[in-house]
Amino acid sequence: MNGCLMHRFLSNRVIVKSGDITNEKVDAIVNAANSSLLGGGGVDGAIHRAGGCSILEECRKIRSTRYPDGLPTGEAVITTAGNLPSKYVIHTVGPVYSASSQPEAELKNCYLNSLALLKKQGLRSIVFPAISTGVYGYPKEEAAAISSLAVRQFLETDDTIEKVVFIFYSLSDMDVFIKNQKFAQL
Ligand code: AR6
Repeated sequence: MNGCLMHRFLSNRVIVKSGDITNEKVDAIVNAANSSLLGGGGVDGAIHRAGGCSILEECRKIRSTRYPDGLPTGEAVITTAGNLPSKYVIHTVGPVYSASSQPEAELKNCYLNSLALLKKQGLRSIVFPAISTGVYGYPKEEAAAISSLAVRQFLETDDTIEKVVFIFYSLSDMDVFIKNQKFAQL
């Protein structure tokens, strides 16, 4: 059954599993948003649907006060999580693979900036979806290597974050990640 298999890395600080991110109960789940911050399809649509209107209202406020031109790729902002079981949603914008001149750096920034924001807020647990690997077309193998290295790099210099989860909608996506992750090597 989907969701039964779980892999652990980095002394159990990192968990890799399959499931629906909107069911996760942690300090913060990450939304693979677009720069408008006003919702979309995929994981973004699922989070806004399950979380309710308050998330969108906070996103609108962030747009009008801090990012009138939209959230730049690789940056991250935080809102509360409305009706979701988690406390917060961190919204980040991944690169559109075919349109970006530096997709690797931008994807890495999504993970690093989300973790930095989590830490700044004094939060300790986070769940990431596979940012940019859906509509935005990032090859899943490459995204696995980049995201795992970014998280490993961050956790090596941090002693406050307790749990980082990578969640995949399908077991086959999880398997691709497991085969290409770089937690064990630098
Ligand atoms: N739980 C976990 N993973 C999910 C879920 C879910 N509920 N739903 C989808 N995924 P995508 P992107 C996986 O397209 O590529 C939106 O319209 C999915 O299988 O959601 O960063 C935004 O508004 C895939 O592996 O995000 C943007 O416009 C991964 O999440 C654009 O899509 C990411 O797929 C962002 O594209």
